[in-house]
Amino acid sequence: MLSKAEKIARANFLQRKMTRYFVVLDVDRDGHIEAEDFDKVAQRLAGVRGLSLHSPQYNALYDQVMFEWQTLSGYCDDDTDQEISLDEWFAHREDIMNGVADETGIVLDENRLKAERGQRLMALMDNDGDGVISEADFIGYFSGFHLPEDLARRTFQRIDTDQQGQLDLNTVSDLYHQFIHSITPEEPGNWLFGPF
Ligand SMILES: [Ca+2]
Ligand SMILES: [Ca+2]
Ligand SMILES: [Ca+2]
Repeated sequence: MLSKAEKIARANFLQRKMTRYFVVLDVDRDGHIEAEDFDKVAQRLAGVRGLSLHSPQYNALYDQVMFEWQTLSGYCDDDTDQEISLDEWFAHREDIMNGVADETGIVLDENRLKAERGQRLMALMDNDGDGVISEADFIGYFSGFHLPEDLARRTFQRIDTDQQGQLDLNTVSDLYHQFIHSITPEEPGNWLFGPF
């Protein structure tokens, strides 16, 4: 049995982490997550990858990023005003964190959910497409969210626990799973999007 103090500490940890995630996804920092935030991510990542506007690779990346917005908004935007407010975000946080549903509200078994999320995140991070995430990939990914390079470097050092300089699909899946679910500060995935 957890004490009341332990329950409060655990809830606070999760709340601070999910607030951090909201702030990261709110790329233009206007207090809402909306399509424009994801549009900015797509433009930046296309720039990092050197993709020319409306090339097939550009269109594929753009579609992938906007798919993330569409699934997230379909699940969280309860009043359908095309923005996700912090209240709407937290209204759905419990289901996401309890693992009963993914960001689209579709119920999946935990292993499948973890693998699918890992693959989606991997595709957004792997800017050179070699199947592993290097520090350079990670810096590029963070720049997509308008997050600074020094923060990306520090975060990569923290999550690259074996210090091999690259993260494979299993590692990325584990890190994101920890980010969503972990209540143990020592687990590196908690810090996937920087300090909170
Ligand atoms: Ca925004
Ligand atoms: Ca809304
Ligand atoms: Ca790579």
